[in-house]
Amino acid sequence: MKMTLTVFAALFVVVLASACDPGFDDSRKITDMRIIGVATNPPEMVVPAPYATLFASLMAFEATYKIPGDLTTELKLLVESPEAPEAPITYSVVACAVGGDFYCDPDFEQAEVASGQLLPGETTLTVTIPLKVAEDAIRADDFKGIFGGVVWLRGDISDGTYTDSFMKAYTILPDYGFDRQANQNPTFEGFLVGDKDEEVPMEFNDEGRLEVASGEKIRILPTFPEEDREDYIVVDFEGQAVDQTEDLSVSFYSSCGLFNSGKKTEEVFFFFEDAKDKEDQNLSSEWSAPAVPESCTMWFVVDDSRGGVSWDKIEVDVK
Ligand SMILES: [Ca+2]
Repeated sequence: MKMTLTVFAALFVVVLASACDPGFDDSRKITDMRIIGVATNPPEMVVPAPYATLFASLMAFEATYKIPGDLTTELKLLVESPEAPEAPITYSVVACAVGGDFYCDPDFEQAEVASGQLLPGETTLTVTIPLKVAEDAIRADDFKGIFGGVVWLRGDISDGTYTDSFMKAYTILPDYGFDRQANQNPTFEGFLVGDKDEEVPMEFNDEGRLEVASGEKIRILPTFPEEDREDYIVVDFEGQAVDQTEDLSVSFYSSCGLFNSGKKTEEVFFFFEDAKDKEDQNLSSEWSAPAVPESCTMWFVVDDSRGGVSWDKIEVDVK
């Protein structure tokens, strides 16, 4: 089965857990080498659609808009390996059309767009997706990219013992004359702590580190500028623009202690939930400090439900 944009709308980043990683137990706890975040900057591009209506586009049967040429984007990787922070990690990334189950479709060409070695932490690569691969990605889509074409960046990283993989979408959207704006990655504003509705800004010591007593539990609420919950439109089957606002989701990770929620989202999933339920969705997670003093790191990864991703981290001293 070919996957379409509608099917994987909520799955713009897939970190594929490695079958050969015996240390994988709790996704919230980072000890061995792991991909924590993958972002493209920008996460998508908008192209002019030559057909006046969606119906005309559907009748065209082929990819209905021109991609201007090779596509260049930043690919940002957050790879951490707390037990071996100095050990080099090899990586390779290909651009491809997706097949079923989030693998590159073997019926289409794929292109290596990056390879080399990185060290744990954040790495920014500039990748160029060849025009041919982008055109193939649209051809591979059952809807010929009419609702948006997606090129996938598939990466494999290895520290020589373990392999971890990801799939990250880069989206190409036809504008259909609706003045569509390319999605932007969300940004972190800050962190609050405390009980719900009584939160105060998190305080850091002179070295910029968070101090927590051993065994203490703290509720952490990352915050985001309101404008980072962008308004956007999707085009429905009738060719009408439907207004949407992004919902943010946050994933929580730490190298010691444990968050009680691995992921929180503002998204309302079910039709019987209403606006009040949505207000009650919040992006906090409670972190339990380890019982003995140590230093460690927390990572927070935000995604905007349509391919925009960013992250932040806090260094922690457990006293
Ligand atoms: Ca966004």
